[in-house]
Amino acid sequence: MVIKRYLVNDLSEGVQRIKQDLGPKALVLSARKTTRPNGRFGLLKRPAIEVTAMQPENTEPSSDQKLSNTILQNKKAIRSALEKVRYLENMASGLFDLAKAAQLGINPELLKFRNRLEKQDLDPKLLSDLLGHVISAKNSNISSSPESLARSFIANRLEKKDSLIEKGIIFFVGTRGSGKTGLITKLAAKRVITGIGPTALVSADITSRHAALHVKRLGSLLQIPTSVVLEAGTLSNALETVRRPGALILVDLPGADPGEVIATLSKLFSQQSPDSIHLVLDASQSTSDMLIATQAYQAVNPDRVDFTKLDLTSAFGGVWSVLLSTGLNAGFLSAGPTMPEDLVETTPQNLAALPFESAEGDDDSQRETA
Ligand SMILES: Nc1nc2c(ncn2[C@@H]2O[C@H](COP(=O)(O)OP(=O)(O)OP(=O)(O)O)[C@@H](O)[C@H]2O)c(=O)[nH]1
Ligand SMILES: [Mg+2]
Repeated sequence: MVIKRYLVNDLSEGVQRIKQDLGPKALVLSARKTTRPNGRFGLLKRPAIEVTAMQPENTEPSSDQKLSNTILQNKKAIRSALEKVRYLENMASGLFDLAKAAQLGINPELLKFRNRLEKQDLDPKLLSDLLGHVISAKNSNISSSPESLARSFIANRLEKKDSLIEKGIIFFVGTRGSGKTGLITKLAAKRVITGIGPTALVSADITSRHAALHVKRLGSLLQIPTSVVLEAGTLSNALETVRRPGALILVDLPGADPGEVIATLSKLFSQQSPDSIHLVLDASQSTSDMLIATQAYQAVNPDRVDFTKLDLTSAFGGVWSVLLSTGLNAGFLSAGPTMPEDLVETTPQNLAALPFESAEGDDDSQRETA
């Protein structure tokens, strides 16, 4: 903002000078009568007018500003157009489903349910068995919702054959980074906190000093017997040092991807036959990757499968597919880093409910399994 003072003979001269100097938008702030020196050495005075004027700030946006305003407006318009398109697409797909259902003589509720199941990455045989069961139940006028029919179908097939062991040695195996160490430490913490029974920890991950230290630190925090295997040949000694009557010994083994299983684990397995072997699978992997890992681990004969990282996925078809295709029992579910809340023992019901918990399934199916 520019403010200037002018000494002029009269107002019209003042206005003229101000416009010339400060431009047409200049504002006159004040005008007062005064005198100005005249004559030689300024000894004489003559009347004059003092005018003060202001040049307003340039409120015109710069060309850069104009460009960015236009881009912003265009972005808003595009976003709102895309929202409208998405809305119309959803509506069209809903109408298309309804029309297709009517044409094929299928109940629209079933079609919607099938679309939902298709997002679960189930293996194709299981998907078709499951849909076949639900469709034939609906055709026989069974009033339960498709979700609750699917849940009972899965839960019946996942009935536990026996319970998890309470004492002895468990080996935890699985692909690299599948969540073995995390699961073992959460399980140990849960057992200590809830006072389930004596627990001991063994880190047999000879490939990771970091994992060994983590296990050791947690063991001393929980004040439970803990030992670390530094060379493959010393596993049986490490087990002896933590063995207590009635204790459950959780053994963390190194990760091995399919193809490395025998090479990585055979020396450790040759020293000790555990009472149970848990295969730990990352549930956020695709169903086919989980099935490949399960197949590779048949070499060490696991009797349980634990699933981790359930919080990182919304497709749980792999969990069902692995369990139903192998007939293996499930062990634990891990759904996050919080110790020990994010670890639960599996039941046929919580496994069967997995795909329906986060989805906006209908209420009666939620209640029926609750
Ligand atoms: N979000 C989430 N992250 C998990 C879960 N379980 C493990 N993780 C993360 O997965 C990563 C690998 O976990 P680890 O327990 O070290 O896996 P591991 O199988 O022992 O790994 P290796 O011994 O190297 O084969 C870590 O960053 C964990 O924090 C889980 O249930 N949810
Ligand atoms: Mg580990």
